Amino acid sequence: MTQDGKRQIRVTSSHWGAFEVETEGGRILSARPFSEDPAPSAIPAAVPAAVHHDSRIARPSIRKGWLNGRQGRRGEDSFVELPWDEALDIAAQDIDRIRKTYGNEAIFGGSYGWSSAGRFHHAQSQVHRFLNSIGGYVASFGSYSTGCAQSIMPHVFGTDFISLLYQHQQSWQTLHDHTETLVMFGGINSKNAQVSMGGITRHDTASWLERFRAKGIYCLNIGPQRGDAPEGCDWLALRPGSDTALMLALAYVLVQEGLADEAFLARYCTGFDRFRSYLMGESDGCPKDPEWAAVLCGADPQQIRILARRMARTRTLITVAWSLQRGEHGEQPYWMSAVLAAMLGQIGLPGGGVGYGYGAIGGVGKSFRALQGMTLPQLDNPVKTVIPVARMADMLRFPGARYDFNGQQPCYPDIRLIYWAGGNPYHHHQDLNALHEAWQRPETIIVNEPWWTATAKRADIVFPATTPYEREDIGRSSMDDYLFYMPQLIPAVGEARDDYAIFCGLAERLGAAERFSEGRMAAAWIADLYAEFHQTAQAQGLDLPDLATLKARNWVRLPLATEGPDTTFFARFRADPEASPLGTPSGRIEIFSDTIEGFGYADCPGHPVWLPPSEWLGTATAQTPLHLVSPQPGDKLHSQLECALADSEDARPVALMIHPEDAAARGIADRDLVRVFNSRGACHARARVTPDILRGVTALPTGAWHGDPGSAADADGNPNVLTKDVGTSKLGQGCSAHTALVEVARLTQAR
Ligand SMILES: Nc1nc2c(c(=O)[nH]1)N[C@H]1C(S)=C(S)[C@@H](COP(=O)(O)OP(=O)(O)OC[C@H]3O[C@@H](n4cnc5c(=O)[nH]c(N)nc54)[C@H](O)[C@@H]3O)O[C@H]1N2
Ligand SMILES: Nc1nc2c(c(=O)[nH]1)N[C@H]1C(S)=C(S)[C@@H](COP(=O)(O)OP(=O)(O)OC[C@H]3O[C@@H](n4cnc5c(=O)[nH]c(N)nc54)[C@H](O)[C@@H]3O)O[C@H]1N2
Ligand SMILES: [Mo]
Repeated sequence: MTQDGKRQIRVTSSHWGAFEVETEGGRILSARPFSEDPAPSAIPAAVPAAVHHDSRIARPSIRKGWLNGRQGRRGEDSFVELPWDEALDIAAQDIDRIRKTYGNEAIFGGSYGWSSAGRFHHAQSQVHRFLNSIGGYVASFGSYSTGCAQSIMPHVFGTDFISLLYQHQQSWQTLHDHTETLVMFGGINSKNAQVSMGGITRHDTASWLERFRAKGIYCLNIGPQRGDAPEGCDWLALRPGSDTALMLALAYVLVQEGLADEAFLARYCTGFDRFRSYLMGESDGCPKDPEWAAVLCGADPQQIRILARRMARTRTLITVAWSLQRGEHGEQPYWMSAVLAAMLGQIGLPGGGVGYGYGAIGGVGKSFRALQGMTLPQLDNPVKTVIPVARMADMLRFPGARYDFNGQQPCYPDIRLIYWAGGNPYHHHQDLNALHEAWQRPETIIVNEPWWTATAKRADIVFPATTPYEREDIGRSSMDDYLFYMPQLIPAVGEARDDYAIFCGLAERLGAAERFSEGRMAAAWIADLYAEFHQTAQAQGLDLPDLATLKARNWVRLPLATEGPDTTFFARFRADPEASPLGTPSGRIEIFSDTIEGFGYADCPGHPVWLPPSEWLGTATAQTPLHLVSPQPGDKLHSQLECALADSEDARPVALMIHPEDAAARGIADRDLVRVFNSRGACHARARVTPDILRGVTALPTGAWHGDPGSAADADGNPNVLTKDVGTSKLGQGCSAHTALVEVARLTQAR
């Protein structure tokens, strides 16, 4: 930061890419594309207005009723602003009271959320380290993104899903060179590839898809929305939640027409026979043929046959969007996609098999050699209780209750204090009206947040946090080949402090100063983390600039790009399954899993099966005839920067995609204001009438800020007032956001 506040331009990094920031007089004037990015995201344009928005939290704030003896309801009360020292004293005293009265097992610090890029000021790492330094906390497993896959896929491929995603997907170049047929369940949407956790510098997903089509690769998008893949791709319109039925029918055709690769199944897989008897209807009297599937998923049986033949005849990659496992029984399409790919016998061949997450985030498909480092150590957590991340409201509702999770029967802890930093549960959790009741149960909720989000408004103690533009940091992601010094661009807005400073203040009051900070200021931590990273890189033959040079240069590109064949474990396994077995009990791909069968779950048996969700078009009623999917927003990352975006005229409520026939039946015209509702809640939206969505389906992106409790309908269009809060199954317990039926009506009164 220039001390004299003169105009200057520096580059910074973010989850949505690097961008240039112009500052003057302590303010961000503009955000502009980074010269090295061939297709920059438009998201940063909202940064200046958001950073200086009047919804920034100016000072530490404590809920009035809570101060007066923990009375009143969260979200329905006002706040008192206090000086930092007083607010930190009060928070520390209460944390101390709770840990002494109930033990650290009563503190929930899962604190899920994307927060901001930057290696040191990473809010989750900070809050976890702080809570560990004072005795530990209840943590969470998995993510809202892929929680269900993280549970099921290790049983199938014997490796954790995160390493499968980030280290063992084939490169775009390999797909370009070898794939002939690209079958995309849920599409590959470059709108989502704008972001990548920790940063993405060169946005290239859209250009790869363009090259695929130019080369004549057959690209098929299977799902409810045409727009999930770029123009020029074929579209097989599919009912949400029914992918497993279609995959089963494709598998059926392969067996019926002798197209399944029996040699691959025999050598590399286990359990195909038991699955085959289910598939062909021998075990349950119901052949999973294309006619059977057509009734469920809406695809034409003849089209299913043609597609199965093409997939067997050509080098085929099946890709599966993460959205497919964000719904009830989300384990099934994930497991079944692996089985279908195994039946095609192309797993481990270049350009063939199955891939997860292409287009979901921009980093998947990039090919870089691994370079670890620059992670703030989180210390050991003495508390061993971990909940599946999306079961957060159940945990609050049912303390002490047993629940099933991936072969275990843990108990929900009795939570008295929640600490959230870097996430927005009132954006990300399902069934927000029900959450609001569960959220009243703990004695204390503390939130660090830059903005007055719905979550901050529903806390007892709110500490204003800085944004990345108000502190220095290092930007680096393992899925990117750039390294950034992220300079402090402006002074802290209002009285905001870095999460690190907030936790230092609390740790000191709780007798954990040394343990938390190790006597280091933020700058010293950054220097030390960087020095360690520098050393690791050097050991790998990479010569990085020292920190002073990096600071001066702002950014460097690292020579991490790899060429030549991908080194996925699938390729190694295929080359020699005895020498490189999978980490499954059988060492092979588990089409049938004794482990899963042994769990005895009706909602996730020993091989992939068709299990209809509780809410989908197959259970549509007169009250709720339409399926609602709630994809990621194109104009931002989740709920971030929404305060600025919502300010432009007519930008809110958010657009709801609806088919012309569904619109006409309800007297709805394009751009009409509508009410979207079901028994769980209601929100407003602006109709976007389009033939690019399957009839009977509506789509409302996430990210609108949730309004105040008690309003009859969420004004800006947060879909999570409508979604269902149930686990995907006893196995995965992931989030089921895409399992929801709704009705839509034209809004006649002013909103
Ligand atoms: N219906 C439906 N719901 C969904 C999904 C869906 O598909 N459909 N998707 C789910 C998925 S995959 C995800 S990942 C979640 C995302 O949910 P979240 O990750 O919770 O969403 P964000 O809006 O990114 O929340 C991050 C918060 O951190 C704050 N923040 C940013 N930087 C800092 C910082 O440095 N310090 C502090 N203290 N705070 C900071 C931001 O202001 C913001 O409020 O949503 C889930 N919810
Ligand atoms: N711009 C932007 N990009 C993002 C994010 C963001 O907030 N903004 N969030 C990031 C995060 S955290 C994540 S986890 C990823 C998520 O990546 P994904 O989960 O892949 O993305 P979604 O947008 O949730 O869903 C993609 C599409 O799946 C379709 N779909 C929904 N249900 C079904 C179904 O049952 N079957 C089929 N075949 N299709 C279905 C919908 O039409 C939807 O548009 O995106 C990341 N990318
Ligand atoms: Mo996510």
